[in-house]
Amino acid sequence: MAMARAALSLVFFALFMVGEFSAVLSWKKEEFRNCDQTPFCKRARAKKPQSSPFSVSGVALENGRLTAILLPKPNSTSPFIQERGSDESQHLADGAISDREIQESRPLLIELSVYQDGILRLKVDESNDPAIKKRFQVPDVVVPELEQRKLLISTISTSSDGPSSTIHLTDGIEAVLRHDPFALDVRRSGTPDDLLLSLNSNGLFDFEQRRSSKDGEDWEERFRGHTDSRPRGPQSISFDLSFYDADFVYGIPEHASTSLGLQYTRGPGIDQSEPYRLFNLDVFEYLHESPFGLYGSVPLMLSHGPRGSNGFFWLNAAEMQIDVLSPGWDDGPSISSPEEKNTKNTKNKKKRIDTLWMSEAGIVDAFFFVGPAPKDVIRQYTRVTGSPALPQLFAVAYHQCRWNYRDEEDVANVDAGFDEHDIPYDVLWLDIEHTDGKRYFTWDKSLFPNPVEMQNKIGAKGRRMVTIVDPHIKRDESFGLHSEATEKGYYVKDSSGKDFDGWCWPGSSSYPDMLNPEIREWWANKFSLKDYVGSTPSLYIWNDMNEPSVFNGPEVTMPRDALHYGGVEHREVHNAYGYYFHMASAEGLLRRGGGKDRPFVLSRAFFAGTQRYGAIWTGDNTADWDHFKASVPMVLTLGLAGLTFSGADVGGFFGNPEPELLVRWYQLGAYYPFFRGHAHHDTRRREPWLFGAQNTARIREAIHIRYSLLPYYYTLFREASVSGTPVMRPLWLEFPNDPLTFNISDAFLVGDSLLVKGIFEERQKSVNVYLPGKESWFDVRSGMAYAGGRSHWLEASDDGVPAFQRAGTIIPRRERFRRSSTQMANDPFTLVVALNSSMEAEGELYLDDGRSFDYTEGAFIHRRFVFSNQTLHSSPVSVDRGVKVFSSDCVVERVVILGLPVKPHRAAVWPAGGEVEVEAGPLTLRPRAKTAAVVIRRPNLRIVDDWSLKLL
Ligand code: NBV
Repeated sequence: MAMARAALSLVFFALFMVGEFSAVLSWKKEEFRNCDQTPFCKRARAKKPQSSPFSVSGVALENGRLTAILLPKPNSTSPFIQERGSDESQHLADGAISDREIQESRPLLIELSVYQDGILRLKVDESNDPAIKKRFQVPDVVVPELEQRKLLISTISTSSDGPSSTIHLTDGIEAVLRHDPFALDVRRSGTPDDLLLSLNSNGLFDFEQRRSSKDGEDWEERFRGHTDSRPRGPQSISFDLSFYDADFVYGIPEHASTSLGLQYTRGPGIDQSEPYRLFNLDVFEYLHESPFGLYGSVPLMLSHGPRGSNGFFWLNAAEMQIDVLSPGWDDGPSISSPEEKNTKNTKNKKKRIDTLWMSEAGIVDAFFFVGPAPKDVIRQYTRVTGSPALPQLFAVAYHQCRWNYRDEEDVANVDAGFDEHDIPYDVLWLDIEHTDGKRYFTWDKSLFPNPVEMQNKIGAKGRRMVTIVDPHIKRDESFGLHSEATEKGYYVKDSSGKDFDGWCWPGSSSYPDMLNPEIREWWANKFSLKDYVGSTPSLYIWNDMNEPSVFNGPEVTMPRDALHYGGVEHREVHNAYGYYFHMASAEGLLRRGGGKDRPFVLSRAFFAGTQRYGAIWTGDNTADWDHFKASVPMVLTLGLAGLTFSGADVGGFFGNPEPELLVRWYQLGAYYPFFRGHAHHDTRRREPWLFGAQNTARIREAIHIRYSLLPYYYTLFREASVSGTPVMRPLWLEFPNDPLTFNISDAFLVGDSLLVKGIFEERQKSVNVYLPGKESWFDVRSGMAYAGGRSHWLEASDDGVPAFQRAGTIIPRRERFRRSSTQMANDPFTLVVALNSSMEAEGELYLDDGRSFDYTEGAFIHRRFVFSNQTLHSSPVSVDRGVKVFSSDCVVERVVILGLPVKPHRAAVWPAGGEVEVEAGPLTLRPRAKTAAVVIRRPNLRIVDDWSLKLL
């Protein structure tokens, strides 16, 4: 085996040297395991709905939690309480639990806790057996503050309709633990049929307990020449989870799809489909439509229907597979008792979506979110895993990347190109080739001899740079980072206990064990200006390949039997490896700036909680229209799962976009929360000015739109950092009662005020846009009003994608274009007021220094603008200030009002006094636009002051 590996490594090395890597790695279905090749998935999927063989006993109250014991019932049947030998087909057919298994299965321990906001947490784990290693419970994801929000359960009521224990969750909602058969329901209080969520109502709960000996069984698993020794044997968990009153389920990123709503994966009408897989993988040239796992995983599913939204989150970092079952999947012979069949019939009266969750290892640590509105579910989820960090302002602006900007001259030319073509940008990125032989934290001395000077030149224009730092460390004894990591024993170990040695960009590489807090601290210190020679305070970081990607590993990742800190197997922590790496890198930047500079680290791999550490992007997409289209539901899904600071490579990473596609991608990508152009090194150069004057003008326009909207975006990022509500939102988040919005995947909202529709076809002449709600929407370019509550056919203009401001909102903008966002800091604002049918509107502006943490101590400006009775008022959102102050001399230089039936002549300003002229002027700085706006120029109202502007 070792020889085979060595030979494989040589082949990889040879191909690597001749630059043929892409040819080897190009996406092939067979390189990744499907469910049938994944025994725990295959077994769990083969089970039929049944009366659960588990029952609950010993319910007690302990420290404000409900505890109980879960045991399989004697004489019951189960397809797999324990995995029996290697002949799966036999044990699938034979579902009876043997006496030996009953004896062997120790009682499982149940724990139920309740947190503020109606959050219910269920834990199921094995009881402790000192002879057997404890199962892994993911640390560092649930925020410590959650404990302070814990509500002590003081009463459990026992019900007469079958033994059950009921606990109160929040007003009108309770959780019911059914004892026999075991199930857990969340329902509207006192109404047994009015369920929101239910676990194990189809009896599929199963839990393979660890055993001390394998008694001659073959536990090894083989896949494409790799053997997983599985020294601890089978340990999978599966259960069914039903969402009631649900028209759609969403979430569980990351998968590529052009549909926002998750698709059925099994049941009537679905042929041979795979479950959604959550297993962080570096998938080369991924397909735009596939349930296969990509770079990151968040095991959070949301449901939505006309009665509201719910959510379910399983904190587990092992491989997970999730089926979304089509109606009728449970028909046919089942072994439920007549009594249960009745319950099922009642259940069927309500619209529900059943799902099956399967994980290879870990414990059940699951959270139920009761909504009722979709934003409530996201808030509840981010109460558990943390709110998105507030990024620095520069990070919200435009980023220019390429694999690779070759050398310092190339960097200088690209930087100058933006200035020459009057296109703002904030960040220039350097990919792996900038290093000395893929040794991160170093520079290729001949290509980048003066990195500090280079960064300072860019920095002088208020711009930043980003360098890539991957987790694979070159096994080169002369490389200090490697020798130190080796000496200190900081690498992940292989199953035999030696430093794991895998193949990646630098050749033979090892991977720091980021699960260990001491190693994370060591890693964080490597970002200090002293340690990272050639770095400056304006340099930020990009973490790639942190799934982790291992070219010669099973499925291009680390073997599952590799060992981490505390004897944790890689299989148990796999989906969180990249999360820990990202966390340590972000901590590094935080320390580098003495806790005063907000870190910016982009990561490819992610897990629940990543939103606390930085941005993510959707990896190596392709320059085609399908990938472009899939980017919208992919980024929306990330936002639903808390990861609001995300985007897709604009232009597409692989391949050469036609100019039309590139322009369309900029026009839409300018609205992604994370906005970066990027390309593979084999592609032709594609800086925005390389496609003729007209295309340059269109791309410039797209980037200008983003810069003009920076005050609005920044305000939205601040909102996300408080409530979790994503910056880029599916329409149903704002219009939860309109079923027509539930699966719109090609349009989205930015905040609650802007609606954007993509144009995803070549030479598209017209576009159909659905505008929800009762109020109108104003085309942001022409100012024309379109009625809400219906679809409109519009001409697809080459100059931009359709975007509309919702009537009743006020959007703050900055419309003077500079080289970078930093240079706009003192620029005046424009307020665009879009009036609703009552001639009213409101909006907010949040402002701070854009880089430090002083805002947490009160150093910010947060204004509310309200227009009513022909008057625009500005007042503070919160008067409750901290010890620090942020001040600004910026003024409102222009107020644009859309939707006024009659043009007023003048406006009076209070308290300053005086009057200003009112014009029917162009909507923005766009002279060609047909105007439908009223413009008040130079009212020069200070942004920090309270004021009113009355139309006369
Ligand atoms: O570091 C090179 C690339 C990078 O440009 C890209 O953005 C990452 O997603 N990286 C992947 C490794 C190689 C991809 C073929």
